[in-house]
Amino acid sequence: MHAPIVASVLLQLVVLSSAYKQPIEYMDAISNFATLFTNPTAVVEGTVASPLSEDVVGRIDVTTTFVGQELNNEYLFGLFMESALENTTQLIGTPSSFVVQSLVVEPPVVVVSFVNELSYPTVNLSVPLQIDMFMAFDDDMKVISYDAILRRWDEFFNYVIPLISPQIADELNETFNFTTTNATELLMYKTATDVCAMSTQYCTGSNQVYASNDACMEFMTVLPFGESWAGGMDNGWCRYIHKNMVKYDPYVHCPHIGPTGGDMCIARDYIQITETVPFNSTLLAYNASYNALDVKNVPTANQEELVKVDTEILYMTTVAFVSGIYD
Ligand SMILES: *[C@@H]1O[C@H](CO)[C@@H](O)[C@H](O)[C@H]1NC(C)=O
Ligand SMILES: *[C@@H]1O[C@H](CO)[C@@H](O)[C@H](O)[C@H]1NC(C)=O
Ligand SMILES: *[C@@H]1O[C@H](CO)[C@@H](O)[C@H](O)[C@H]1NC(C)=O
Ligand SMILES: *[C@@H]1O[C@H](CO)[C@@H](O)[C@H](O)[C@H]1NC(C)=O
Ligand SMILES: *[C@@H]1O[C@H](CO)[C@@H](O)[C@H](O)[C@H]1NC(C)=O
Ligand SMILES: *[C@@H]1O[C@H](CO)[C@@H](O)[C@H](O)[C@H]1NC(C)=O
Ligand SMILES: CC(=O)N[C@H]1CO[C@H](CO)[C@@H](O)[C@@H]1O
Repeated sequence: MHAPIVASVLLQLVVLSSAYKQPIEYMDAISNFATLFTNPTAVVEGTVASPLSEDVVGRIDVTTTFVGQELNNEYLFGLFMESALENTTQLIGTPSSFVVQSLVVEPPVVVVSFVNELSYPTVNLSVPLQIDMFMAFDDDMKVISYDAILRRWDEFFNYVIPLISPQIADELNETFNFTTTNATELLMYKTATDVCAMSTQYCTGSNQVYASNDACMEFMTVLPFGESWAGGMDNGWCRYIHKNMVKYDPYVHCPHIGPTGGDMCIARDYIQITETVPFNSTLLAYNASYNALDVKNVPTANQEELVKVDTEILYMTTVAFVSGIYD
C-alpha cells in the first residue's frame, strides 16, 4: 500500500514546481541546443557556453553513457565535426540543419525529435537522421540528463555506406566494383586506416597504445567492424567513433581506440544496459503542468491513479527528485 506516500509525493511536486521556468524558456533552450548541434565548433572550441550542465549524464543508444560536461561536449558535438574538418570521407556526417518534428515540454523535462541533415562533403551528399531525445534541465536551464535515440540508425547506415563506398575506395587507392568488392572488408580497411592515423599522430609517449602504425593496422584490419548499433562494443566501429575524440584528450581517449578498448569499446550485456538507469536527475515528468484547478473535479482516488504506472526510482540531487513512490 502506498497511498500516503503518493500523497506526500504530490505535495512535494507542488512545492518544488516553483523552480520550473516558463515553457518558452525550455523551447529557447531546445532551439539553442539544436542550433549548436548543427554548428558544433563553437562548443568544442569553447567560444560559446556548453548547453550541458557540469554534472550532465547522457546516454546515446548506439554508443553508451557519458558522465560530465567535458565528455558529453566531445561525444555530442566533437564527434560530428570530423566530416567537416577532414579531407577524406568520414563514416559519420556533420549536421548541417535541423527541423523539430515533435516536441513536448513538461518542465523540467522536454521530449524532442529532431530531423537533422548529416552532410558528407566529399561526395556532396546530405542524408536526414532523426534523433529523439528525452532531456531534463536544471535551474540554470542546462541539460542535466539526456537520453538520445538515433532513430533508424541501422537503416541510415545501410543507406549511406553504399553511397560513400566508391569514394572511400578511391581515397584508399583501391578499385571498387559493386559486384565484386567486399563492402565489409572495405569498411574494415577504411576504419583501420583512419583509426591508426589518429593513433599514430596523437597517441604518443605515455598515451601510446600500439607499438607502431603497422602493429595498429595488423590489429585493426582483422578486428570485425561490428553491427552499426554496437558503437559501444569491442569492435572496429566503436574505435572509429572514438578516434574522433582522440585529439581533444589523448590521455582519456587513446585507450578507447587501442587493443583493449579502454572502458568504452567493451563487451556489454543487453539485459544490464536495458535495466540500468544511469541518470542522476529524473526524466519522469508526471503532471507538472497540471495545477490543482485542472484536477479539482477528479476524486482523490483517481488522482492517485495518475501516478500508479510503474516508474523507475532514482536517488539524486535535483529539484525533480521524487523518491519512494514504490517501497
Ligand atoms: C585539408 O586540406 C586543406 C587544404 O589542402 C588543409 O589545409 C587541411 O589541413 C587539411 N585537413 C586535414 C585534416 O588534413
Ligand atoms: C551537390 O548536390 C546538389 C543537390 O543534389 C546539387 O544541386 C549540386 O549541383 C551538387 N554539387 C556538386 C558540386 O556536385
Ligand atoms: C594513394 O595514392 C596517392 C598517389 O599515389 C598517394 O598520395 C596516397 O598517399 C595514397 N593513399 C593511400 C591511402 O595509400
Ligand atoms: C565489376 O565486376 C563484374 C564481375 O567481375 C564485371 O562483370 C564488371 O564489368 C565490373 N564492373 C566494372 C565497372 O568494372
Ligand atoms: C566479406 O568479408 C568478410 C570479412 O572478411 C567475410 O566475413 C565475408 O564472408 C566476406 N563476404 C563475402 C561475400 O565474401
Ligand atoms: C499532479 O496531479 C495531482 C492530482 O492528480 C495534483 O494534486 C497535483 O497538484 C499535480 N502536480 C502538480 C505539480 O501540479
Ligand atoms: C552526484 C551524483 O550522483 N553523480 C552520479 C551521476 O551519475 C553518474 C553515472 O551514473 C555517476 O557516476 C555519478 O556518481
